[in-house]
Amino acid sequence: MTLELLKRITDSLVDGDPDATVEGTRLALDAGLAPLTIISDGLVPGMEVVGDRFQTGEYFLPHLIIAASGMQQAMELLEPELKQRHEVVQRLGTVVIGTVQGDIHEIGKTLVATLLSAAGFQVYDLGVNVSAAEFVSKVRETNAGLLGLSALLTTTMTAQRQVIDALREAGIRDRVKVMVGGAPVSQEWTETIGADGYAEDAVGAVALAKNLVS
Ligand code: B12
Repeated sequence: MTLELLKRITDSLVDGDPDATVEGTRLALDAGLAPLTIISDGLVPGMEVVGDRFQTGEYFLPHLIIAASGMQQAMELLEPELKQRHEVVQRLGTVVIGTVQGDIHEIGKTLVATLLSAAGFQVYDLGVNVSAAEFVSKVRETNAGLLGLSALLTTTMTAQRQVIDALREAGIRDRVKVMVGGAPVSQEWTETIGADGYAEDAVGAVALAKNLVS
């Protein structure tokens, strides 16, 4: 039953049927499945298949856009549930997060922001296509101890380095820990650009953030 529900969600993304994605997500929640299980075992596998098919030329941009819309609508249902399940009293720290300049991929970044907020961080989500100057200015304004930089394209990963350089030029690099992520990002890249940490997924991002502020 559980597996069937999750497979139904995965298939709906692959088939490009956002209504079915939302419906499947609602049914899975009603059946008592944890929101994180729905994301990691239902939605994310679907996005992976869509990405792979895009890469091999079987799918085109409209397929990506339709699947992303299904995933986003499902996330709108799941976000309040995620937050509700992690009632938190104390604030762990302040995080500024966004997707770097030139990059409009927002699903993974938003998922990381939602889980950080659910875990007790005060989160300022700057959205997508955020310039280095905007990141620097928000870190300064909020006195954030953590900065999260998301990049999904090999061509925009380099902007993560530019943000770190801009923090240094502004004289605030040592005041903020920088964590990076996104599909093309690796531990090796993290070390190359002098970031403070990398996580492969949103659950790992929360563990990393807690580690960096402790
Ligand atoms: C959906 C999607 C889109 C949607 C985005 C919609 C939206 N509102 O976000 C649209 C259709 C707009 C799109 C556009 C493009 N896309 Co696109 N897209 C994808 C796709 C299928 C899924 C991405 C996604 O949402 N994944 C689900 C989330 C949950 O996972 P995630 O993003 O990886 O995030 C997780 C981790 O990476 C990590 N994480 C993410 N950010 C952060 C930040 C921090 C701080 C930390 C710690 C962790 C972390 O945690 C997240 C949650 O677990 C991927 C394929 C793929 N499998 O990644 C291609 C993909 C990223 N896209 C690709 C391409 C080429 C493009 C376009 C250039 C296509 C074109 N020709 O126009 C444009 C670029 C536009 C731009 N300037 O940004 C390529 C990139 C290739 C490359 N190596 O550079 C991919 C890999 C597809 C492919 N296989 O070829 N895309």
